[in-house]
Amino acid sequence: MTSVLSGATQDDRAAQDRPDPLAPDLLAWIQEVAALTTPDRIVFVTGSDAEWQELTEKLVAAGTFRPVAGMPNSWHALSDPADVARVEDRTFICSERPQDAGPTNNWMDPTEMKELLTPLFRGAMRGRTMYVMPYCMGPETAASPKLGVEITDSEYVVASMRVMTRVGDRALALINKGHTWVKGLHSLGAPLEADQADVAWPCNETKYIVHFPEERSIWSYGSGYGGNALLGKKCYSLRIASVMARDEGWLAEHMLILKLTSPSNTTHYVAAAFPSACGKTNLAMLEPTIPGWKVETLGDDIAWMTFGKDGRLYAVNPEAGLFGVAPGTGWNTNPNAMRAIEAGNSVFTNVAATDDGGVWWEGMTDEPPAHLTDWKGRDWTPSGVDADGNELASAGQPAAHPNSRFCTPITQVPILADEYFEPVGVPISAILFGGRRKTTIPLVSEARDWQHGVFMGATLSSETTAAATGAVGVVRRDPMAMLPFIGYNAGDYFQHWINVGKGADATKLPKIFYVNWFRRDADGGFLWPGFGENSRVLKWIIERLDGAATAEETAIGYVPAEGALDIDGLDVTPDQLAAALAVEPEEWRQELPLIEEWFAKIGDSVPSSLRDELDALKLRLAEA
Ligand code: GTP
Ligand code: SPV
Ligand code: MN
Repeated sequence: MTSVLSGATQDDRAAQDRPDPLAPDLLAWIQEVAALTTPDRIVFVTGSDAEWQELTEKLVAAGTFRPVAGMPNSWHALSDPADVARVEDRTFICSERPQDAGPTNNWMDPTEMKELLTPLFRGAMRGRTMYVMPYCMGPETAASPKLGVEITDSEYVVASMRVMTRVGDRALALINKGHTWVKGLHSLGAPLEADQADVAWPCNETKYIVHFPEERSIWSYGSGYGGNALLGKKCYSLRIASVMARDEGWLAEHMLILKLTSPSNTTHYVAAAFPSACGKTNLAMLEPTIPGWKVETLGDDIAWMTFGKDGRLYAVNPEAGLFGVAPGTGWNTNPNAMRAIEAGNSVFTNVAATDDGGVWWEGMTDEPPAHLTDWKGRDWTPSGVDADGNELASAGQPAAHPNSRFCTPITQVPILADEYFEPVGVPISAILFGGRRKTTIPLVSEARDWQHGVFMGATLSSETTAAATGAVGVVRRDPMAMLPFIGYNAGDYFQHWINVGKGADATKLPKIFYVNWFRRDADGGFLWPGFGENSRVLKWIIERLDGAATAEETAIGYVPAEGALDIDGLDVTPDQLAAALAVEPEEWRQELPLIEEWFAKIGDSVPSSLRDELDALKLRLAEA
């Protein structure tokens, strides 16, 4: 790790034997931030092995990390109980004009926001180290590498960003050569006085996750967790990148990318947008239950899509790691994630600890161990009582926080596709939109065309999850699974999707599908077994691309015709299957006012083509 005392200068850099001088705008920014936040020292993050060693030692000494027994180079962290998820109500898009943030984002005038934040950042790094962390989203060999620098006072953030992005000297060299880059300023907002002992998870009650889209910069204050603090992830690769994509004619989306090979050895690439904690990581690593089909992983959370010279839409995964939901990840649901995790080099946050120093979360094994230490550090037993029969404070609560996460290098995924390393990405054949809905939305339906598919995406709905603070299980519109991540006006975003389709050769566009793995029966049970069985739905989708699978036209799109979905060997009753696939006009009629309300909320910027789609849907439902 390269230590530079406060006020880094060109001379410091030269003394470290760097071939290129520090980019002047970077140097100026470092000096400006250091003057504002007054850290004790400044450290450049290089990405070296020695640096990892130093960081993890420091995190263990601080009580933030403890080594996980039985997993090489793996670490367990417990956050402050008030810092466990993205904070959507504290997230702002500070565009110059309020209409450019739109009604789905919090907005404040950028100058006013900086006036508000500057006093919070003043002295915020006192007693701490300020890390200057250059990174690249996607391969550094891309024609236009997507660079950023995060300044942070959190070692946990540096360690996690080293897993999630390409951090260090190669990114810095590109910045120093003059490539543009995104500024990301992050502070925990927890300065230390000389005699003050640190806590294991410093943070501040006051939180701000702020984006300045015109200047392509991010200011994040008060949180150390996930998407709030690892600024390369949601803040850059979705909120800022979606603005870049709007301006430059591409798409930055909350999507997994997978490669699907059929028994006849044809290959297709599929992208899928599901809201947070709604199944992207699981689908991206799926083990097909149908013979002869193979899935390989390219990405599990973010896809950047651009048209290639051949007129097809190509997707790359900008990330280098998985920041996956731990609960529900087990050998029987997602064995490939378990294999990736077992290989080590991971950070686990807010999972439970086993008595032998390992980690555990709900769903990792069928039965929980007899005793655990829960994510709040309390005794936990399956029955909720201790050996003497006294009720534990943790009784009735999960041992791992529902948004607990594993942070693991993607290269450890045993089924990672070779194309992951390809800077131009992979040509997408099908785009899936999906949500978590107990009713109404069938297992799978196919859009009539691109515009209808954009309507499906724009009106996507899902129950809220623990990935963000606030109520869980509330149905809301989550367009393209991007509600918390669109960096501009949602109506303009829909228009951008429409424009992308208009500008393309329609025969080369991906086909669009709408899926729902989460429909329930009257007793609350899932109608569809999900996970590996979702390969059956992928098979129908791929067979639809060349017209091999049959479909029935309904008011909402095409659904599998009777017998078209491969259910060979599947343990579901015909009634369950019919209920999973059903399009109930009455349920859909109840959906219409919700869609109208949603469009009314967005207002004038809703593309007229999508209002036409809504009118057409109403007419079809009236006749159904
Ligand atoms: P983010 O990382 O927050 O963006 O989430 P994600 O979309 O990657 O979701 P993930 O794959 O981690 O799944 C979230 C939760 O949904 C986990 O608890 C899974 O076990 C559960 N899940 C995923 N796929 C299925 C499925 O097909 N059926 C059912 N019933 N549950 C699923
Ligand atoms: C999500 O919430 O969609 C995540 C986790 O992938 S976080 O990085 O915290 O945003
Ligand atoms: Mn996500």
